[in-house]
Amino acid sequence: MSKRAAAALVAGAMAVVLTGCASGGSSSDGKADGGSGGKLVVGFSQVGAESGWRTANTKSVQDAAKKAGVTLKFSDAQQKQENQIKAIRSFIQQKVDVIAFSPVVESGWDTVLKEAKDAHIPVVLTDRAVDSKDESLYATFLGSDFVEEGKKAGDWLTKEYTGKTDPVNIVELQGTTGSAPANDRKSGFADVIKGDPKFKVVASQTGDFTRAKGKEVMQAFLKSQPKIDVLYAHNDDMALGAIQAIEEAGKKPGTDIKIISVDGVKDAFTAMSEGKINVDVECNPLLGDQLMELVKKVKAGEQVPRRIKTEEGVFTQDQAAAALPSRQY
Ligand code: GYE
Repeated sequence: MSKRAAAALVAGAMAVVLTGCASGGSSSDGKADGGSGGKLVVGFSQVGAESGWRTANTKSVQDAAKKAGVTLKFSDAQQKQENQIKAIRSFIQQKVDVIAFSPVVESGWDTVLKEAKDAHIPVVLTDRAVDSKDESLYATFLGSDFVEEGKKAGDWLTKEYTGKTDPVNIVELQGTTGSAPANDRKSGFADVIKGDPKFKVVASQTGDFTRAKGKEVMQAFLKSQPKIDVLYAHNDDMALGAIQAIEEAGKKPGTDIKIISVDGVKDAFTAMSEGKINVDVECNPLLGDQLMELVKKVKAGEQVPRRIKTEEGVFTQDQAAAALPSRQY
């Protein structure tokens, strides 16, 4: 045997060993997995049910699992990190094939992810990222670029006020404290508007991505701020809650206070077609099919990209009105 052939053989054998390691062996029903015949068991730890986006995301993952013949063990963390850690530990105990996971906050996952790694259960991050330095703790991350979304929100604002010099007072409704979308949507937006001193974020607080909290915090903003020109909400549910607060205060949302939102769910498009939201930066929740493809590949030991970004646009009022009848979520 030539030296080269021998080296190839050794490399091949190593690849088999490594693949076996990464995939955690055969699936729970003992069949060869990854192909269409084996039933893959996936533990999915979802953030919660805080928003229209989340409901659409959950449905997309559940429908896609059914379609793909994947057994999905679903756990709702009710926006609490401790619940997610418990769910992941329980998935490890149940020896699921793959753990799919949308982390409520970015930090504090290394210990539990290390436990999954030690149990040879691959982890796929979906929707939100973790800030772990050790990239071997997860196989891939499928989701949006939240910094980019924040930048798109900022770009719209700077264009809207081109040529104007008066101060523009902005209030910001942040998403869940410590979550990737809240951190990134805030920083992306701030990066764009910092170039022009007329833009001033006069108040910024979390509304936890919910309508109820969005309304409550907007009520407080309206009381404490003598002049609000713009609301930047990190998601549609908070924007929709804030719209109620603005209307109850006798002001016109979209006119007296311009509203920039993120997500692009149907209810927000309806509000846009009524002139109440000015622009919506899209964030696509329909990640289910791609996620199922990924978990199958990861389980089969195939190479997958470390990062898969979702394609998304920006909707103005006219575009939202036109897209409304066919909007899926
Ligand atoms: O924007 C918000 C949800 O993580 C992208 O979470 C997701 C965000 C989404 O609650 O509505």
